[in-house]
Amino acid sequence: MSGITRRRLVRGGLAAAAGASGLAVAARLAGRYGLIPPDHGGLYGLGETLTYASQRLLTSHSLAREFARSEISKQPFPNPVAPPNEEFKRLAAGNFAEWRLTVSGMVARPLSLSIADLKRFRASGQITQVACEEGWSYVAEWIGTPLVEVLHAAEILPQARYVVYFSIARGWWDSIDMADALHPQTLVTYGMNGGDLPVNFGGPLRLRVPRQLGYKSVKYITRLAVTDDLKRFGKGLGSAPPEGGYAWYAGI
Ligand SMILES: Nc1nc2c(c(=O)[nH]1)N[C@H]1C(S)=C(S)[C@@H](COP(=O)(O)O)O[C@H]1N2
Ligand SMILES: [Mo]
Repeated sequence: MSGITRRRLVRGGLAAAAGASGLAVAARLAGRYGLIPPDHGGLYGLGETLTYASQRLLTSHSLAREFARSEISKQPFPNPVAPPNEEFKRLAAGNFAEWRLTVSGMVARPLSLSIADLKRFRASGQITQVACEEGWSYVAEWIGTPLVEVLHAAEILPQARYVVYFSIARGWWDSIDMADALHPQTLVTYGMNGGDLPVNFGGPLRLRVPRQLGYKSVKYITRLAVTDDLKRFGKGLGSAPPEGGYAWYAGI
């Protein structure tokens, strides 16, 4: 069966099942196609499954909206965060020359990359919006290298299903599926609005995931882990936010 036909069938089937025979059937169908998010077990689990599955079936190749240069926010609003810890301060004092992003897990070539190394990968820019779940948002230009470039350099294995990313700030970690990890707008970001990425906005290195809410764009990233199973990370919910009641999948 061709991909298109299968997708159409699944899409029709999901909608029909949700309408006619109840949500549980739709969720089971989503499960058949591997579209169950890692935080599907809680109070909102069924809703999470339906949101994730239908987004992936309908819009897995869609682009986050990009804005005109004139729409860049004059006063972008950073969620105030203190410099995360002593280790961060030490690295900042050295102009982040010692900052490393490591890539491990299901890769043939584990990597340890400095900011200078990352700047040698293909660069990409985007003018996109950061939207916080609390309601505010701003538009900025982000410069970095598409995550897919880093994943190619690390030679990810075909079984890989997720990329988990960790901040130097304790407690901040998250993950995305391959649809987002390989997406051209998912950016390992080191620049903003024409300069280096400021510390307030996650500098020296932040993962921008513009197709999802702001909390997926974790600041101060130091480690990527490629995996086929999110169960072995944290409480097994795919990221830190679901441990506090937020969704793992936060597509916009
Ligand atoms: N390390 C780290 N990353 C983080 C946060 C944080 O507090 N620490 N806040 C998140 C949340 S909830 C949002 S909405 C965005 C805010 O991005 P901004 O500060 O650029 O506005 O960053 C996300 N990434
Ligand atoms: Mo947020």
